[in-house]
Amino acid sequence: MALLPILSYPDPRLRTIAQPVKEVNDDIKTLIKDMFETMYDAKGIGLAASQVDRHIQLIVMDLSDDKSGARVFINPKVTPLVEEKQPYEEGCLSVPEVYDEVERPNKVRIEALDGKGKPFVEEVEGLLAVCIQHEMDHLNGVIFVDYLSRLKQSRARDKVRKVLKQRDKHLEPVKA
Ligand code: K1U
Ligand code: ZN
Repeated sequence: MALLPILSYPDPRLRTIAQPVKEVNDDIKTLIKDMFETMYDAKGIGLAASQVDRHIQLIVMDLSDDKSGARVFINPKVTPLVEEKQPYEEGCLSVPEVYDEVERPNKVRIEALDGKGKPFVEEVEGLLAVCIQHEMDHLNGVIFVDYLSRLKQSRARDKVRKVLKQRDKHLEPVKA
């Protein structure tokens, strides 16, 4: 298994439109395992393949506290089931330490393939509905800060630069 580097905002590669997965083969299954390892390591609840620079329609998610709720969505289609939108404070592993409210429909239908390539349909609400829409946005090259004001986007860019600098500092080898 491997930890994959996560692209950070405003990396232009995050704007790439993901292509459908043609076959759920061993390469895809290895990528799924690596994405889970990467997501758990980063303390996230979801991860889209776009965020690890793989531009295919693949999402992993686990909303549980104990890694017991692993979910895979391949070639997902998401349809809102309600018109009304509700605010939720979102975060993003590609925009570290930036959190803000985004309004989305609170109930959606998901049609997708699971990690074995088996089709399923599910109607979901709450955090799962929020998270799948956030991850679908990644597959379409959209980042949650796109919904915020220009000022907040500029602040998010500054914040990410600062966080990455700080992370690099901690990774620097100790000089002898
Ligand atoms: O796409 C991603 O980067 C994953 C993202 C998913 C997400 C979280 C909250 C709302 C919408 C989408 C994260 O996991 S951000 C990580 C995080 O800070 C967080 C973890 C648990 C709950 C809430 C936020
Ligand atoms: Zn995200």
